[in-house]
Amino acid sequence: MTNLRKRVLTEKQIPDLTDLIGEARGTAKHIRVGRCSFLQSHEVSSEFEYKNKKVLSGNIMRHAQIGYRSLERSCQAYREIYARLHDQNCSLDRYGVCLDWSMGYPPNERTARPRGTGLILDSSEAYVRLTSQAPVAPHFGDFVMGMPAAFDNTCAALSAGATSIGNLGQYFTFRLPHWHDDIVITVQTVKAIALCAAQPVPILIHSNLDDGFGALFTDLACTLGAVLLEQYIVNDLLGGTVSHCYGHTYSDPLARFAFQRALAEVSQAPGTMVYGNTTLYGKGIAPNFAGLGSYLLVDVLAQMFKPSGHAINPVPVSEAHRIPDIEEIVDAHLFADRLINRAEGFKTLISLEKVDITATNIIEGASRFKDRVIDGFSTGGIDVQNPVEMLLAMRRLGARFLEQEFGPGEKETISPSGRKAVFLAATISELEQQADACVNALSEEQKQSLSDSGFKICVATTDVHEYGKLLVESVLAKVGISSIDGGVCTDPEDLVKRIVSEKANVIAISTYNGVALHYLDRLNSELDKNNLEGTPIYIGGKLNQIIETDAFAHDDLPVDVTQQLSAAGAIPCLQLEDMLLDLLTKNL
Ligand code: B12
Repeated sequence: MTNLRKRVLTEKQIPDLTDLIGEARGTAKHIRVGRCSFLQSHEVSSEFEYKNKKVLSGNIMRHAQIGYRSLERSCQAYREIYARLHDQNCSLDRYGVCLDWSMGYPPNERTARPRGTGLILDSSEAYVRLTSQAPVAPHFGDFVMGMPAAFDNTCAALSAGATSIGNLGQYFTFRLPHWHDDIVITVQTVKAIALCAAQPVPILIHSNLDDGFGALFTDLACTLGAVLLEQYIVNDLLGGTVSHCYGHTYSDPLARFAFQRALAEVSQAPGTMVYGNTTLYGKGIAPNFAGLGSYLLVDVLAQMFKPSGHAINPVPVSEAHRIPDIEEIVDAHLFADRLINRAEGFKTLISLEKVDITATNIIEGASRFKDRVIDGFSTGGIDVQNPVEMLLAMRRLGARFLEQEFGPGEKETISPSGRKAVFLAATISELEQQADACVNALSEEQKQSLSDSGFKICVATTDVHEYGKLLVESVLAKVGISSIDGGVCTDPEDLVKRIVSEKANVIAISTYNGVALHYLDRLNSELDKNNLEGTPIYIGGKLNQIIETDAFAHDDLPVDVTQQLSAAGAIPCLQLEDMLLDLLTKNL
């Protein structure tokens, strides 16, 4: 592909790498890893050192994800979860701190920007206060790297004693509302990585593959290929230490086990954590215990057979309902502690032969993918020695193009990616099965009526959660209704421009980040401006929001806003069938 550069790097000037690294190294003279309760009580200089010690001692590390809107409540959680587990001889090694997405904006812009459901730290002192609460490693794994505020937030996190900072995965897929400048994001991220590389101790640059292209590739070999590409960019080109996480979408035990062994084989540093298989969780709490037990057992056994430094992450069974509270997090960890104890006896039952054949295939495919991307970029005129150009080109081309163009599998038109997968990722195939089940539930008459309906539906998401949209698009295609791709993380004004240009007559929104009502209000005013009031709006996903009564109110948990959405003229859908049945009652 000769003119790749013309296609993705249209800027006359790309920021100079030497200047960026120079600035970062200058800052590293006064921004150093600060002391915190974890580093002091474990007498280590970094989590890297701590993890290697734990691996040698055969301990399985544990990770808990926390982050409520209020600092008070988050400090209480940081303190109390550790204390309550400690009282029951249950260890806890690290906290993933869920910062709010508004923390991704430059500090002086945050109050005026839309907010999600996470923690807001409005000073460096607030970071220090949080990490002083208990001897548990602070992992700032969201809304730091890959954001306009990457450099600022990294400075604050390092100063508060954090030696694991992320999330490079978010650089490739996350879009903050109303922020379109990816040059600034790339510059701040490269500087942040260089600042970490200039520290006297190794800083784990965390990358959650499920937050990145990993959640969208249909082939796990491409996901591991993304690991190799990120190692090349962070370690080889910027002298940093990248560390990978995976897990949200790995429901198939063989895939989950084999991926750990493949990742352990190619990794150059201990992993951060294996995230819980959250897509397994449904509305029923009791069945979710089976989900928790089944994925954790794989993760524990995988660490027993081939320690990779990853902490396991028991996700509370209420995850699909809301943001779990302290009690539920403690229970999940007590569950995990007992399971670790029980797992030993399973080792003799496990044969690794099939797992290792799968892992070897994934590694071979991953190397092919990495080599093809770098060769293709180089032939296409992209400077593959320049991390700024590598990152920008990958982000702008996107997962679908990279897999279609450089995927390791043979070309195969029937496959969703146009290539035969070395190992098919479960999520995409599960969505296809879900779509088939939904369509097969319709009568022939209903299918005919939908296909003759003349609906032209523009489908979009408010945030990075794309599966709902993929499912809607797949079902519409199967019933013969034409759909317009309204994009992911699409701002209302951009969505309405697309609706106007493509003459769509129905809108379908998938939303998950607790912004449903806020988004609908802005969409309605854009539609009014374009005389499109009355266009049917179907909205599904997680229909909730934190209701902020005044500027600094800290109402912690989002509430259901289905009624308010109906009152504002939308058609809330708890499931996809709701939209199909409602469309059947409509005549254009
Ligand atoms: C997978 C997932 C992710 C993946 C998404 C991968 C991808 N590329 O899509 C990743 C890892 C990237 C992710 C990231 C985050 N996530 Co998330 N994620 C989930 C998870 C586990 C599943 C959601 C999903 O896609 N399900 C698959 C869909 C197909 O199933 P479904 O929801 O049941 O859909 C049905 C209906 O809703 C309906 N439907 C869905 N959309 C639509 C649209 C229309 C028009 C219609 C008619 C119907 C319809 O159709 C389906 C079948 O009937 C949920 C928890 C859960 N189990 O729900 C958390 C969850 C949604 N995430 C959450 C959060 C907070 C985040 C993060 C902010 C975390 C962070 N701090 O980084 C980030 C997002 C950051 C950003 N910038 O946007 C929270 C939301 C909190 C809330 N609103 O209450 C949840 C609930 C987890 C939790 N309990 O905290 N996430």
